[in-house]
Amino acid sequence: MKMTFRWYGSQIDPIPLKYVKQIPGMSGLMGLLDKPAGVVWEEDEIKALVDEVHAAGLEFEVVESVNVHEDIKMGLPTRDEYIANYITTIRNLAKFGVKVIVYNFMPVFDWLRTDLAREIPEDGSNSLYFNEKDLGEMGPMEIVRRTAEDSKGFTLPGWEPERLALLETTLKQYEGITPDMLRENYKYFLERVCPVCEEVGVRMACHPDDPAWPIFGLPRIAHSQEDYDKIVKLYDSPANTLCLCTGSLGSNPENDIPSIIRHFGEMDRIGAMHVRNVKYLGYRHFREAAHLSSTGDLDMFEIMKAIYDTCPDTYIRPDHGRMIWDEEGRPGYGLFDRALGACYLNGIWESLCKTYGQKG
Ligand code: DNO
Repeated sequence: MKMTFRWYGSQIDPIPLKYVKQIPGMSGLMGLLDKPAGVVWEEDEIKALVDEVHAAGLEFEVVESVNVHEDIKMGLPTRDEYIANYITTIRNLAKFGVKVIVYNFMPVFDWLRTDLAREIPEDGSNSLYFNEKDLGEMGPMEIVRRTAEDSKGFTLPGWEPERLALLETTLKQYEGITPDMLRENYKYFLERVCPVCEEVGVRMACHPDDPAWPIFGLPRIAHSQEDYDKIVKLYDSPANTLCLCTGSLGSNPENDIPSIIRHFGEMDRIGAMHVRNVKYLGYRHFREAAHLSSTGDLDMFEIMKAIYDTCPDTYIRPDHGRMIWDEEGRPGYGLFDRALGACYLNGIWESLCKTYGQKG
């Protein structure tokens, strides 16, 4: 297992790489170039980033994310040009040692919350929060406005301004696109991209829908074991994998996370893991919790044990942290709570290795 940390690049991430390096056991990043969906990541830009990361003593083997252009998801005639650009980006990233590319196939919205800083009554910290009822009252335009307002000036991953500028038009274009049609377009994409991944030794890792159900009537096809069973069959290859996010899938209590990890881990279809905890507050109503099992509803020991048993060489990152100790940071992506999360998960890993034998 390689413990990694999500980082947005020195231009827009207030966390210096030397702080990341000082988290015990941190091997590298899940990092990115801040570029709009659809454009090529050029070799010189990738080199500059990778050199900077290596100079800090960290690895750069996972990219999160290379976003998929909406025209590919909608199956528009322009998709071929965007797929060609995606393929060039894969080839360029592989030249600099990238092994996994995290992405998603969610229409329009990536992750979605109704409050980015909901106070946790037990300890006065705050975390990301979702209540479907609030969403119903808000509607897509309002949630976008609120999220931008509450993001404290940080660009939020998945909420890039250029994506949202076209929101109304894009929402209209999705009317009439069914989940099956979306899956067909996904298949078209994978059939073109995965052979290149096989050739250059890269794995594509699809992030789940977050939250794990359809929103605003948009088709969503990645929020259960059944969905992922279909996805891995769209193109049957070790290059077609999941980024199994425990908090995204775990937002639906019907998803048994350790068992889903075992299922896809045994098939060698887990390219990366996001590990975090959620606290259920009711139907389609949850907030994010500290990583410690007892503060939420997911069993982190069982999650780490499933990874240990079935995909011990995967990349993990402690996902979303709470805001603690008065840190001012990008919602979900502060330093302190994610560092605590990494240490806790490393502690579980150490005890697994000492109990059952060294792995990963
Ligand atoms: C949210 C993230 C997601 C993820 C993308 C992958 O915090 O986990 O934005 O990076 O869905 O493309």
